[in-house]
Amino acid sequence: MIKKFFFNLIVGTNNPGKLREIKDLLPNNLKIYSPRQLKIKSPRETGKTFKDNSIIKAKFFSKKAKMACLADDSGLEIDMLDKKPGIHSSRWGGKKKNFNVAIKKVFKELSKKDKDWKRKKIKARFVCALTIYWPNGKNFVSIGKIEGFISSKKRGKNGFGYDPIFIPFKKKITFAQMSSKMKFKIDHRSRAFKKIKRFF
Ligand code: ITT
Repeated sequence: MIKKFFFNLIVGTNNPGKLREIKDLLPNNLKIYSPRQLKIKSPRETGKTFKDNSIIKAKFFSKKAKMACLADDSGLEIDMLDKKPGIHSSRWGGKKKNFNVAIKKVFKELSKKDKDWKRKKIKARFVCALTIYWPNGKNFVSIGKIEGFISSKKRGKNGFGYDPIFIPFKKKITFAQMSSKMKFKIDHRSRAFKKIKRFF
């Protein structure tokens, strides 16, 4: 019964990198829509946590599109920066969401805290809150995390966002140096998805 209901699904993101990665996680028995296709703009993210914001997005897009929605709110927490950029990860890229700008800001903020940061292990984690929201108001939220370190230089061309500066714990390369297959095996989004995939 649930499967039939899920035939149409809107993936509630206007971030093309995220959309691609979420689509790759989903089974192929779904008709997937994006907000851009349906000309729906993003809601304001007024929540204080990843969980709050992912519910805001999933509810908003589900109501607008009148179908089930899977939405993601995610970001990078850097311990030395008191868990910033956190829920503001996208906003650190400025109006144009430029990730070179966001990464420069990370390096600048780290230098302000400790001039010698490049020689230290800077602990960080990616967090992802995935919410599935049905038009009748039922919903389910799942959180996934991956721990790691900040690279002192940008490395790699794959992925999106902060991938060029994130080295997962026990690995020697950044997410942007990995194939998407390798990233999916361990990343925050697929960890969150594991707990949600039973609905598909
Ligand atoms: P939507 O709200 O439309 O989904 P957004 O990019 O604004 O798009 P978020 O508010 O959830 O989405 O911000 C998430 C940001 O966190 C994203 O823009 C990246 O900067 C970063 N991020 C999240 N997951 C990432 C990943 O797997 N790799 C690299 N950066 C990631």
